[in-house]
Amino acid sequence: MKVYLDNNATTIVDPHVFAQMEPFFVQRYGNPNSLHSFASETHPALKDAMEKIYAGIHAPREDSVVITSCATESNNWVLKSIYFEYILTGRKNHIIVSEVEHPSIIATAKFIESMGCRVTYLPINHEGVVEAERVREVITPKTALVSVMWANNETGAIFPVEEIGEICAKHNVLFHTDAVQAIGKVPVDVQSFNVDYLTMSAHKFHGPKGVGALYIKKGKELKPFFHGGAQMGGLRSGTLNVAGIVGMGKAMEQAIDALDFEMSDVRQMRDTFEDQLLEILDTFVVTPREKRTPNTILISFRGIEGEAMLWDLNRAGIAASTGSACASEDLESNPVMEAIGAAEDLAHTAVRFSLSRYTTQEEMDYTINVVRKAVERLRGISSSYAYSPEIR
Ligand code: C6P
Repeated sequence: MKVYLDNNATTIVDPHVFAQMEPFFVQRYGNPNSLHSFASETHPALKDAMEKIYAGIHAPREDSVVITSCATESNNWVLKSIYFEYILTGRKNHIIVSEVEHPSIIATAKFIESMGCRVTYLPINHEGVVEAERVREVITPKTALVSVMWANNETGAIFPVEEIGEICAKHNVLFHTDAVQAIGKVPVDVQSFNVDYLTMSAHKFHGPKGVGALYIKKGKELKPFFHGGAQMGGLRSGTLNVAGIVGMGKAMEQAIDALDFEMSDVRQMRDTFEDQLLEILDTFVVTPREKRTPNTILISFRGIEGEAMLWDLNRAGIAASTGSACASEDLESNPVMEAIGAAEDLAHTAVRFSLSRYTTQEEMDYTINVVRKAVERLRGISSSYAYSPEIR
């Protein structure tokens, strides 16, 4: 049996999404900016897709949704633009990010820090959550931007973006949130609270890879990151990824339609699986499940290296991860485990299971049996594992 439980890394493209994209490769392949019928025949589908993306996050028409190549680009764009606009010009000197942002934020923050910007990295609490209060403590009149993700990719922890948005509005500071792991899992409505910029990536909600977006509130326009043509209102040049945009639109529509299912059925399946995992001795989950996206579990099996567990799972056809896919080759401990100050023997034990609306109960039943056997085998050969009752 093959079981895919790495949906926070990427998701299967929904077949309906794929069907809508297909004609735009070999039939309707015109460049939308050309002046002939090959171009104009792409326009209705592009318009329809953009409307679906706007509707998916409840963005008013006056605001901008700019299509990018991925969330990494959107995140880089926001931080580097803020650097050019506010830090380099001396208008402000400081930004705030959480210490568990995706590497596309952390590495960019470190880069602009090396160029002279002061960066505060907000800590998470013992539940893996950034507290809004921490923002209030460090925000200053010289702060240009706060960037805190909506939901964490490692733990699924949902961060208090509404409260943080209010603090930013009160201090007249721009607020960006990386909503990559929130879309399709919790309701995302840019009109329900103060947010200036919001990052998305289609392949996290059953759309294609290589297409993302940045929502920009009216009046908070950023300078272009890519200069060149006039695509996307001159904000993001480069020939439009027509099939990708069409796919992202359809995927967004489906994600919104499936939201109730994610929040009830997927959550239920996740919770049952988590209960079964926690019946195994010496297991530990950082964030309480009611504070998490419905599909994610980051669990530690004391005495078992995360990579060893992945090896056993993979041999049985099950795909999981030790944390974010882009950091999984460096064998460092999971950054969230490090940030909560987990003891050294727990820091390398995290395994992330992330479900989707395609996950079945049969797959979860199979997985729990494989995990139980793997725990028994791996602890059996471990020289360091000894049961410690205080953990449960
Ligand atoms: N996280 C994970 O395994 P791209 O690759 O640019 O489409 O998405 C980057 C990205 C940005 N923000 C968050 C919160 C993310 O989770 C990701 C992708 C994957 O956790 C791959 S590293």
